[in-house]
Amino acid sequence: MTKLEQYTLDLFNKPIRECTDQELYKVLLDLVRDSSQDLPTHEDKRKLYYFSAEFLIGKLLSNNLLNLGIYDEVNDELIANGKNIMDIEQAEFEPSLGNGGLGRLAACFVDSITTLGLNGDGVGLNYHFGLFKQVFKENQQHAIKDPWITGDDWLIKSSKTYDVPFKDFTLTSTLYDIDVLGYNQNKRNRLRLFDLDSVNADIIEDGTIHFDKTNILENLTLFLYPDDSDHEGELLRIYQQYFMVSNGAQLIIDEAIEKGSNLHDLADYAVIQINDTHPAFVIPEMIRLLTGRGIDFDEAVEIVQSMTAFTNHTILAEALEKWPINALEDVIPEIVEIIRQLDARKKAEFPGNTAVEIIDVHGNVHMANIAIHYGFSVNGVAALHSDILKAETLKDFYEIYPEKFSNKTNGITFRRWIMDANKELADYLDNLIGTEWRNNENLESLLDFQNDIEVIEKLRAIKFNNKLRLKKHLQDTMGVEINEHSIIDVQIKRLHEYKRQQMNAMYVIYKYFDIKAGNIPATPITILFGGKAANAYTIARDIIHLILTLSELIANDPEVSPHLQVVMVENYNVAHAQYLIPAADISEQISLASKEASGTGNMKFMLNGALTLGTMDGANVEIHGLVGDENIYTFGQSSEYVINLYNTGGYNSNAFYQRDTIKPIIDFIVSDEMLALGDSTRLNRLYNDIISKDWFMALLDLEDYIETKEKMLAEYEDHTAWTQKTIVNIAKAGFFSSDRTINQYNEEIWHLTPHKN
Ligand code: CR6
Repeated sequence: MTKLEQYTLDLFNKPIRECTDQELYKVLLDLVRDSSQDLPTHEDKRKLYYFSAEFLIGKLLSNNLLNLGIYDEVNDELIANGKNIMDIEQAEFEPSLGNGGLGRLAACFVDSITTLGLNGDGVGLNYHFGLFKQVFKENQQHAIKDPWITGDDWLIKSSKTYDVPFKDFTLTSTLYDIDVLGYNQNKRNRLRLFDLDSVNADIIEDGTIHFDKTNILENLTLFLYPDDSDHEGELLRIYQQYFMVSNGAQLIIDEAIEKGSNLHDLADYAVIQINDTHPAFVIPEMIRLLTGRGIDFDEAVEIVQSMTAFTNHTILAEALEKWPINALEDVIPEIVEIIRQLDARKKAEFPGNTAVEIIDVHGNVHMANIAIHYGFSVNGVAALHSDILKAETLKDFYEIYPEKFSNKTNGITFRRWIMDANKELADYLDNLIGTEWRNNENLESLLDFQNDIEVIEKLRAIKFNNKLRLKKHLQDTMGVEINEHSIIDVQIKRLHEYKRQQMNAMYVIYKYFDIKAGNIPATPITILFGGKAANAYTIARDIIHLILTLSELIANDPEVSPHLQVVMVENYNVAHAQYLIPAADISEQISLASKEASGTGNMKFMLNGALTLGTMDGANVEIHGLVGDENIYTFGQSSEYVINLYNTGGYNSNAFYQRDTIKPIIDFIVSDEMLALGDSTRLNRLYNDIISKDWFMALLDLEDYIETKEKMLAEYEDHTAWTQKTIVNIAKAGFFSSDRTINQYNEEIWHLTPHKN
């Protein structure tokens, strides 16, 4: 009897064939969990703790089967019994424990850390609802809760608990673990997610989400990023951040002592990577814990300094966290005391240098500044981003500590983003160039086949099959029908003005006019959007409304709809991404140059054979460097130009708006046709914003964008030449494996010893 048969019998007392998909999901969950628990954790002295407020892990069933090396075996057995793993996976709830790129990066990183045989755990919070679930009604976004903890999930309750002291009370935590498996690895790591037993997930929902943000005992880990636009929300975030780091720091000390540390040598046992500023309180907290265990303050500072590294993920001022010191006083006064001392030392060391102070004149505590002064390493997430940090955003720090700064260009795990998401392409690569590419070697040898007609045809066939898969997926999940013979153009990412979904929407209007004027595209075009807007971010929600309204207008227009379709995928998440990316021809990476620190979607598309339409921003710059001018479509003003425009205040969107090429497009947003379908307040607000402000300069690059996209669409018609470009993109994507990124973090920052199987 096979293992699967045995588990099915034990659990449901019937053969595989007679089980429902839901039952088989439970069977596979048990089987995989038992198999992973059989793998030992690492026992080395030195360990990495990757602290992150977000781990956007996505569904784990297929991924874990893959990493255990039993995917094909299980899949074959299921097929032989008339079952299908894709259907079974529908029973799994996706944990939305992240906002976007930063959280997904953390998930890719823990996969690579384990795959490379490194001893490292992720440390975070066990949010009960993660990010909200997005639903569309009347062409607008609404937010509802998105539960994922069902009892049939991957959480394993541990017996560890810690006390976390706040000003008015002490909370006792519960630790849940999720096993992290590496590809073909015989040791596992873990995500250590802290929670409170008292959290009450029965919240009121009447179209919007309500909960009492002041009831910390019941709500601490209820949501990822509770809306912090009011004071209570701000306090709740502080509670969350401190709860996360205090638990994590106590865990580190516990584990080190167990392995023989006397705490003076703690830095030999542990290294902490702070993923963005959210976990930066770990620095004063660790100092508090060490001094509480008899180490004097100076030495504690030194120990913490030598074991803490910081990653910055943005240059956007509003995303660089600062907390009013009064708010901190209300929640964690002991930590404030330590922060004041840390600040005083640096004020004495760098008198008058206000750019590097931890506490500013307004009484705001700058979280990044704590991490930069009191850590040993600061990195950006793409070459351009790291350069901008040094030259602009963190210039004053770079002058003081040049040796701390480095770049670690982001990466993506190939397990999820090709082996799992695009199995057909992965298997075909195995046939063509052998399996070494799976361990991030030799993918470039695909270049040998650039002129091989058979390979070109096969790659086109795979792309077509992926379009069919996407078509079925969108039918099943949204009831929307797309044309599998169309060009698939995709922009999926959080809604933000700097990412310029509005510019893509302007292209849609351009194309609508063009088709109305009788210029029929040689191949129909499907433009897919996906992404959530923060609920308090009004203009981003207006942009969603514009896209949804355009989508409806075009679908209702028989002159245009056979040639152009616009779809905004509802509740974009990792599961949707796994269908969208393999099907894409065009990867939209059109942020305003200098604003997208890296992007990681751009890497996923490239690996799956889509061509980038992008600005010279973030990691697009490195993609361009790798594939060369002829295999990417770049447009728009450079980051230097844009930075200079900001510094001089020289951008005037209205001057662009007045151009004959642009005015009709923008005016259409508030045309009678649009107002007949859409909400006048939203459309007018967006229109006015664009013509009078346009802070992220969509109009600056609009003409160049339209021209470049038109060129791209024309070149698509030479299918052979197009596919040859996609071959170069796939072949060059090896650099963007998160295995490469993690190797760099390890060699230059963490210094752990890898275990080979
Ligand atoms: N929004 C960057 O904007 C980057 C990821 C991961 C972001 C994005 O360009 O790829 O981090 N930054 O490094 C933050 O979240 C602050 C992101 O996801």
